[in-house]
Amino acid sequence: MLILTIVVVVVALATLATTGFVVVTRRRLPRKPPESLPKRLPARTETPRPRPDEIPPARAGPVGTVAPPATAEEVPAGVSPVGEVGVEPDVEVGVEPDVEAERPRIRDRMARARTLLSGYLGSVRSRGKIDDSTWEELEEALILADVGVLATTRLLDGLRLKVKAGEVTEAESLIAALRSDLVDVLAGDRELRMAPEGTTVWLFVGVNGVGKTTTIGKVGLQEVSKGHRVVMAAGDTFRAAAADQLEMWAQRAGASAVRGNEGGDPGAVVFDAVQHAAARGCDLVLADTAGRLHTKTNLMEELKKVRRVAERPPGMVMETLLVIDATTGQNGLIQARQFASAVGVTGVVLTKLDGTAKGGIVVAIADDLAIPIKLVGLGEGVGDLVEFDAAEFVDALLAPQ
Ligand SMILES: Nc1nc2c(ncn2[C@@H]2O[C@H](COP(=O)(O)OP(=O)(O)OP(=O)(O)O)[C@@H](O)[C@H]2O)c(=O)[nH]1
Ligand SMILES: [Mg+2]
Repeated sequence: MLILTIVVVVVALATLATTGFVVVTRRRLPRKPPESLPKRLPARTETPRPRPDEIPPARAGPVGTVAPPATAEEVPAGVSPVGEVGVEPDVEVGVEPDVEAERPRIRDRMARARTLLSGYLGSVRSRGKIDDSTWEELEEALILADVGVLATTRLLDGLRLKVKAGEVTEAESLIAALRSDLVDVLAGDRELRMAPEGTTVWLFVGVNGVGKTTTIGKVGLQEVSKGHRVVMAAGDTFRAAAADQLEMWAQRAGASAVRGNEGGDPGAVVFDAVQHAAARGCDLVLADTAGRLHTKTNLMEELKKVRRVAERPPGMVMETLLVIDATTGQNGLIQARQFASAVGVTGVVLTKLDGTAKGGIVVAIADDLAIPIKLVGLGEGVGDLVEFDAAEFVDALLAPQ
């Protein structure tokens, strides 16, 4: 019996010891992952796409590969050594950034202009009939919107004829007729032309501060997105910061930039940019110019020279775009006349339409000089540049709030 008891106790103790060990072992050993599960989760590859205007400059491409200076034969006399920034876009050409998807609407950005005109037009509409006050209010509204005296007179004379002929009999149809006449005045070809062969040059001219460099940046991004290989020429040598600003835009757009020294010859920079583009298989040069000069040389004479130099083969100046600040009012018309007679402007870029209650200056320019308005700037962001749409613009001016 004693032996049996001892055996039972020994067996019981042995069982306990084994179970305890297993429990301890279970607690201490880490769990093995099942063979079917991957050891690590794959890294997340999808990142949210930034909006074009959120792209910080630092995000743009591998920068800073300074090219050797152009050879002496390539550069006309007096040219400073020229450097370039990296040409590799950080975006896949034609895919990102999707500028079109972000296209701001003229109407949304012109709220201030609508507020200005809606009072006058509301008053004209509310009377229903056409009387002396109708003509006075329309005239005042158009002058206030910066359409200018000449264009306003021409537009109202045309409307008076329609009223006289009985084609228009009440206020609502008078405003509709004004709308349609304004759209007609603003009709024009908005295309930005590429040369069939050679290196296309688009020159950007305009007085200082109107938005030339910013516009080049925005246009550069749009053209790179379309698949063009773009070179930006820092033809504004008035201050070094202007070339720095252009380089920053080039980096954002995935373009290259060619610059000279401060105070250097702008024509030489543009010439060099064309040679650079041709050598690297780039098809489009966007040339910045100064709105003012160091020397006493007349700005228009200097621009004529830049243009002549840019025309040297393989360069072909296909567009000379006059940049006008919409907030400068009738001064814009005077600028347009001067630049048009000096360098043969092919189109107008109207900037800062977002910051003005006006914008009618485009009607004055189109009426007076028959130069098409090609692009409008609607803000400082990289995506804030759209092709001018006459109907959308006129609706933004005249539509009730
Ligand atoms: N709100 C608004 N600001 C703009 C627009 N376009 C340009 N700007 C601003 O206008 C200012 C002048 O722009 P720049 O591009 O430097 O003008 P610029 O003609 O090159 O000037 P200079 O080099 O001095 O001759 C900058 O602060 C721009 O951000 C626009 O469409 N809307
Ligand atoms: Mg500039």
